[in-house]
Amino acid sequence: MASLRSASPSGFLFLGLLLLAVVGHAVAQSPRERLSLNSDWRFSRFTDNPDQLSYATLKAWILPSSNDFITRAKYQRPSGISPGRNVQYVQSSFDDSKWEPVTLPHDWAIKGPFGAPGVSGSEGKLPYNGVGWYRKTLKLKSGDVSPGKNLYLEVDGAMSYASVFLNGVLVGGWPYGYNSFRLNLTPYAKAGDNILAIRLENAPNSSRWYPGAGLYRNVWLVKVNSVHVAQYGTKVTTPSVSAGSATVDLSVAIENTSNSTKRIDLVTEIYEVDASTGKATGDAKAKFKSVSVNVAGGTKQVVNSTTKLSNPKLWGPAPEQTPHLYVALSKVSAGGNGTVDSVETKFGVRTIVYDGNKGLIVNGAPVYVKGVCNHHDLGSLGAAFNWRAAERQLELLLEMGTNALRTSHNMPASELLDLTDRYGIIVIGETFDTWKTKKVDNDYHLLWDEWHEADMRSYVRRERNHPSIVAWSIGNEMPDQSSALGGQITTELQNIARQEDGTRKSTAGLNNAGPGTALVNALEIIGLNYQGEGKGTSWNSTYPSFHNRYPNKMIWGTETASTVSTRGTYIFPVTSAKTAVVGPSAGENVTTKYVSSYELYHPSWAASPDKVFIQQDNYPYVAGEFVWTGWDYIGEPTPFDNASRSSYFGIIDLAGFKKDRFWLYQARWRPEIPQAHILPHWTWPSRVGQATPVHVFTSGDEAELFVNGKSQGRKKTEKSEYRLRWDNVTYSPGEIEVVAYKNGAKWAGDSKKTVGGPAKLNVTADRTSIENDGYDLSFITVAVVDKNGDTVPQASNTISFSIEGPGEIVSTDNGDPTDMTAFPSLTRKAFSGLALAIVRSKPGSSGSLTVSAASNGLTGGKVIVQAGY
Ligand SMILES: *[C@@H]1O[C@H](CO)[C@@H](O)[C@H](O)[C@H]1NC(C)=O
Ligand SMILES: *[C@@H]1O[C@H](CO)[C@@H](O)[C@H](O)[C@H]1NC(C)=O
Ligand SMILES: *[C@@H]1O[C@H](CO)[C@@H](O)[C@H](O)[C@H]1NC(C)=O
Ligand SMILES: *[C@@H]1O[C@H](CO)[C@@H](O)[C@H](O)[C@H]1NC(C)=O
Ligand SMILES: *[C@@H]1O[C@H](CO)[C@@H](O)[C@H](O)[C@H]1NC(C)=O
Ligand SMILES: *[C@@H]1O[C@H](CO)[C@@H](O)[C@H](O)[C@H]1NC(C)=O
Ligand SMILES: *[C@@H]1O[C@H](CO)[C@@H](O)[C@H](O)[C@H]1NC(C)=O
Ligand SMILES: *[C@@H]1O[C@H](CO)[C@@H](O)[C@H](O)[C@H]1NC(C)=O
Ligand SMILES: *[C@@H]1O[C@H](CO)[C@@H](O)[C@H](O)[C@H]1NC(C)=O
Ligand SMILES: CC(=O)N[C@H]1CO[C@H](CO)[C@@H](O)[C@@H]1O
Repeated sequence: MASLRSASPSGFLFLGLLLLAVVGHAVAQSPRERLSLNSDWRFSRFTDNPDQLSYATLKAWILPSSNDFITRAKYQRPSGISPGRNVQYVQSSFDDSKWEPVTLPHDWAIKGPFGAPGVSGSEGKLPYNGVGWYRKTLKLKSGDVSPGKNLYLEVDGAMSYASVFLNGVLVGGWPYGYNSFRLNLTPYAKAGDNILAIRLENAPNSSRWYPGAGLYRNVWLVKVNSVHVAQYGTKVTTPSVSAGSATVDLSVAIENTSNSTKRIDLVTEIYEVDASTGKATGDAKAKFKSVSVNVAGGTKQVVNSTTKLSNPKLWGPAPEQTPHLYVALSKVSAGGNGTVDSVETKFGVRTIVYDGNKGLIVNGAPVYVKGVCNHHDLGSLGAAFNWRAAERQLELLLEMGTNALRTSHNMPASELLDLTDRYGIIVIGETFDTWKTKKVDNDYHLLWDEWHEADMRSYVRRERNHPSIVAWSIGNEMPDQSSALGGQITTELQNIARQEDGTRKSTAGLNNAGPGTALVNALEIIGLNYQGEGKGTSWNSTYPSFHNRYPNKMIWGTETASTVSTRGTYIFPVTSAKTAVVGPSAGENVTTKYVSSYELYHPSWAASPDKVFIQQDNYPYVAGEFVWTGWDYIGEPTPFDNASRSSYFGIIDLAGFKKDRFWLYQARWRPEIPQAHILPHWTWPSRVGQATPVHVFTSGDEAELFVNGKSQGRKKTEKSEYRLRWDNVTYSPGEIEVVAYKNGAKWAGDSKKTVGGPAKLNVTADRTSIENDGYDLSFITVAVVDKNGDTVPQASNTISFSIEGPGEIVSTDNGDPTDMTAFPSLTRKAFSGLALAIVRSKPGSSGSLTVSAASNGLTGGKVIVQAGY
């Protein structure tokens, strides 16, 4: 971990901002510019439709935005004046000074308050619905709008139904909020001030979880010559790889939007990427044969070349393998006019085999998939993408031993895939939660017919060079999964992936399709949600029936477990079973709306981690699993559906604090780490004399438990046991201690003791030095401790946060799924002894940030974070 962390995160952020531009080598003078448009927006949200516009009335102008991604007849932009021109918000004369000033990425709903009318707990109770308008003045130089120049707007994600207006003209848009899109501003731009206005609309009942709202990812302005590399125009593949050499194939789509034929030359060199800076380093390692071609005006031409890379350094998943990256730097020159465009394409050299018996094989070595599913939100920061918050999610997952991520149930921010490339985490890139048949009234099924080809195709084209993606997922638990239609759609979507990529197979998360369905017959990798381990208390696995019918298709558990729990909460009595359906008399506290953290309880379709492990081991041909979920997320608070704000499924809570389950997974996934974890806590004044089960998660194979020094016996983990349990321990204050053994030798230990009352606040920062770019973050944890410095496990003291210096507290949280205090609040109750504050610096300001925490009757604490070093 240390070496991974040593790199500056914002070095990577910086690179992300430049993305297709400069990497020091050769392309410094690239005529391509990609400028962040994140600053200086004005925003307003309306709960009633303020403009009488709707997707239905704008659609004819928006559909042509998908033309590059459809193979059927292209849409023609309707002639005449586009709709919306009379709406005041698109006009330069409109005074937006009363609107909220915002910086992107921006999630308009995350500040709350909770309890938004018409928004269910399932959607997170936050005001994501309604119409939102964003406005920005775009200043352009006369050189930007001259013939021979093109201007593109790139929106990495807008939730949802985006309609983009420039100087009153409806340019286009994109309805699916999780996808990225690019619009050509060239015909509508002028020198001087241009008014860019973006309308978004989120219907109620459009999601099964918290979708976020607004321009929640980065937005860019791209300036290029009329001859340029097309959007997502490069493709690098490595069709044959050996220790001595790799064949690298390159394909570059070049667009000529001018009126005349251009003779272009394409020159591409390959460099290694430095793992800590993310930048090209050293001399060119290989050079593609340069290609010359005529590109007629108004056409797009694909240019191919190939080269050999000697002694390639392979990209492979950590920790067994190393995620080496290369970058291809391509320069396009036209006639005698020098470089007209240059782009960089990061890629990895690796091979993948999907084996029906051995599972996933990367670079010749089997890789057991130790995966999690995550939704896209970043806890109290909401859906607004933040590089450091996403990196922190991955850091904790890596610490647990995760090597795989399923981006459920939609395309993530592209930068997340830069992170998974860099950290060596393999990814299932998912696209849809519904196909043609709905799950909720206003979900993607409304867009299916007109948009699914463009959404699938543009996503695969956009991300096909990321070595971390090992499979595309064409859908999750689609209501169409068992019908004949399901088979047709599978064939269609897989064909799109083959056309745009062709190096990876496709999968889907199937919760009820059986082996006999048309879908499974067509699907390249069988992905099973829950049915593989047997749903609920049933131990009947469907893995054998799929494997027997399709012995050569790889199978993995695309969604497993769905264990629910609330951090630090233990509810008695505790089931003696290995897996138990949660309910009012099983793991739930119906008053507090918490679920017991013995990590045995789950909804009727799901399973405990232990049960999933047993079934995975029973069927060793299964390639591994993706646990639902790595982190808690906003919305879907099963089993307390409309009462709570956030999920109970996470192994890590919404604030980033580990639940007990973390160590259960770590013991299995990183067995080489000597580790023992004991639960519950041992401060139970009301339980004296009562049976209080003690469970131990350990990477050892044997352990002895002591209660106040007295042995409770030594136990071995038998086959099909993933925890050691002493269910008849009688509680008395003092200390419980476990000593774990492996192969008979002492291996690890842990203890819990009875603590005193809250005395002070212990404040720590995950990083005491951050960049002053306005994006980098420090995550500050406050522990309520007793006079000896031990965390008080049930403390719920109210904590007030404050900050001095050039920075701000963006949000606070505690991981309590029932806490309806708005996320920006500087006052927050501790939950199970802990609270979190997220801090960032003012952009461009350097100095010390002093973050203080205070609470009535307790000694306060503080921590100093340096911004701008
Ligand atoms: C869920 O809660 C929201 C407010 O938070 C409310 O508007 C909605 O009616 C509730 N739904 C149900 C089914 O109780
Ligand atoms: C959302 O769906 C629920 C259940 O179908 C319905 O009761 C509710 O009225 C819907 N809300 C809105 C705002 O349409
Ligand atoms: C160029 O590469 C693309 C993408 O790999 C491929 O589809 C196409 O067939 C290639 N064209 C030629 C002429 O080889
Ligand atoms: C192409 O030609 C048309 C009409 O002849 C002209 O209006 C337009 O500016 C030209 N475009 C470029 C990029 O030169
Ligand atoms: C080179 O630049 C000249 C002048 O700007 C232009 O007329 C010509 O079309 C350019 N040639 C190419 C091949 O781009
Ligand atoms: C498990 O499978 C057996 C044999 O097919 C069947 O009899 C039994 O009902 C199944 N149990 C459950 C809970 O589905
Ligand atoms: C549920 O929580 C309440 C409030 O903390 C507590 O009084 C009650 O004993 C709890 N019930 C169970 C079953 O743990
Ligand atoms: C725990 O105690 C119960 C009742 O006292 C007894 O039935 C059970 O066998 C005991 N379990 C163990 C593992 O000692
Ligand atoms: C208290 O803070 C110190 C560092 O400031 C840290 O090492 C320690 O683990 C913290 N204790 C608790 C209980 O959080
Ligand atoms: C202005 C112009 O003619 N642009 C065209 C350039 O070529 C691409 C690819 O064929 C077309 O999509 C553009 O319309």
